[in-house]
Amino acid sequence: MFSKAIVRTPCKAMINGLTSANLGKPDYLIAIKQHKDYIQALEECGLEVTCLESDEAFPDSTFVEDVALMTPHCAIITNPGADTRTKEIESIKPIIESFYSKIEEISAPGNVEAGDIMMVGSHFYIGLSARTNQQGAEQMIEILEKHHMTGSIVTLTEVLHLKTGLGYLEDGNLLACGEFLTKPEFQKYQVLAVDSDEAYAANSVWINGMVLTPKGFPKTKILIESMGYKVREVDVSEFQKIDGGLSCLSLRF
Ligand code: CIR
Repeated sequence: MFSKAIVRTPCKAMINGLTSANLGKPDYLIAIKQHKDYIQALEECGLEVTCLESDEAFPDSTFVEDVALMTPHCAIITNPGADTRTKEIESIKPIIESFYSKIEEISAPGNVEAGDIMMVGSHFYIGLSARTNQQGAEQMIEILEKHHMTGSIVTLTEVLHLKTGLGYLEDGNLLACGEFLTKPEFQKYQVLAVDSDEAYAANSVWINGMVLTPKGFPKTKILIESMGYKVREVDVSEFQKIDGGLSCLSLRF
């Protein structure tokens, strides 16, 4: 169960966030409205939400998930692989220090963005992507083991981050699409196949028994509901335009 979340208000510069989506520029005012509803959805899941001020220096800084991994035993500050995002860690660090006494860090030449990390109990799958490299993944595994957890590496080629195409819904249920449908390491889970035309919805998030899913993906919503979960849709269309999914918008712990 989670009790808290950290989010960061999108900055105006988000319209220049990194993207390969080809969906046009985000509308800032709509994004602000959507972000407020996202916070409301987190609160509906029982979380106490800390909302950080926007940071105009970093267009992608609303995607707080990438800069830290929050575990039950420690928090790990990452070292984002995107040059324009590396320094996002400086402003998140003091915030995380206010919640955690044990803090670890990934250091160069290691790179990790925590959108590449999926937690399943005390095990963490770490995707090797354009943003997370082998050294970063190895450092992460060493830190996890030091704190009595485990990690393993997953290769990926089609998507930005591991959780772009995967969402663990607890109880052994794993939403997956594309290259992740057939990966041997995930076959021990009940793989819930997300249709390729709804691939964006594979990044849905389980929080305390409820599943937050992006609005506008009806087949995936029905699929999740068919497994007995209560689903809360959140419209995040403006974040999708800069490759951001639901999970990326918060740190949950
Ligand atoms: C980026 O490319 O870094 C942002 N535009 C989107 C980050 C999305 N984060 C995530 O999937 N965890």
